[in-house]
Amino acid sequence: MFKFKKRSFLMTTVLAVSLMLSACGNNAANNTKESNAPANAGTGTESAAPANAPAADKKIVVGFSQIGAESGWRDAETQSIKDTFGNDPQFELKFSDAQQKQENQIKAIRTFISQKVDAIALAPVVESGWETVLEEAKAANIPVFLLDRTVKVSDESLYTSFIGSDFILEGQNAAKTMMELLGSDKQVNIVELQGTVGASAANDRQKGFKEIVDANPNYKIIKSQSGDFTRAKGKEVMEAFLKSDGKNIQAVYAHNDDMALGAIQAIEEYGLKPGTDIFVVSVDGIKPAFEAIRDGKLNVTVECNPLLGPQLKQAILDFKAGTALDKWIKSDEDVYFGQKAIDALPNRTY
Ligand code: GZL
Repeated sequence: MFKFKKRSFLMTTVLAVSLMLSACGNNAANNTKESNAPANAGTGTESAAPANAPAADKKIVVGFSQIGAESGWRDAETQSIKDTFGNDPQFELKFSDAQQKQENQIKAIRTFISQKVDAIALAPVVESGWETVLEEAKAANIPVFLLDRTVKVSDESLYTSFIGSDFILEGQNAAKTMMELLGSDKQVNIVELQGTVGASAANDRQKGFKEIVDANPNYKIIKSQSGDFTRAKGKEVMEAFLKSDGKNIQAVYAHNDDMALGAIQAIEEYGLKPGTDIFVVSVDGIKPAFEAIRDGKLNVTVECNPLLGPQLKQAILDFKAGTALDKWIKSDEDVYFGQKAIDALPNRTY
């Protein structure tokens, strides 16, 4: 009896210890809400709920392929996604930074597919070259949500929804506001700092702006070149424009604030006053742009909302609930200049 007792005591202890250990193991697995390791490196940590967890506990796993960190706008978007999904226990976020390379985004999407995520979010660095990998996601029954930029595909069923802005409208508003403030009967030569070559945001901001300018014989785009949405490249390209066309430039149109802020620096170093000698209009609405308007160096910023986390989360929840989704979930935006921008500055969050 004694032996039996001894053995049963031993077995009870072993059972209790193993139960305790497995409980800790489960908690550790559940605590990793997001794996920051770039999924394209194939080292993303497995953090889905343990196989034996009841279905009700299964988190909604979202794989997000982000372009990179080229601008203040992009950083604000990344933070919005991480805040939205990081603060919601029903979700697990797998985040991948592609460092501006499409091949890294394609690798990340393939990793998400192999990890059997519940949804993929993609901010596509360029419009083309996505058919194959989107076909693979579709074959794996994983919905793809496009964030802030679109793709050109023959079959629109390859993505569920595009959550983002109307870039053509942004370009039109930039041109219209410039003409309102400068006077549409004034002779204005414009240099254009374009965004990343092949990006939908760059293509459509150029299209919308050009449509309005081409309709006014007094306004002329005399030079256009990509500044890749970065401040450094925007400064470099503006320096070249000033060298070639200097006093013949009356306005700058930058596809984002970061390039405009670089151009402002170049104009000052050239010895002219940005915002006065040369009119500067850009897109995004990041806080430094509002500060530049307050300081009289930037004239207009056309808002482009980067805080897309809540809309993405709602779209995924709606999709899982079987609710019909719009193919294009648009962001609401405004145009800021003068006192309106100065008044809005204290409330800007990014
Ligand atoms: C717009 C987004 C653009 C921003 C830039 O939705 O794709 O990319 O305007 C960013 O600042 O680099």
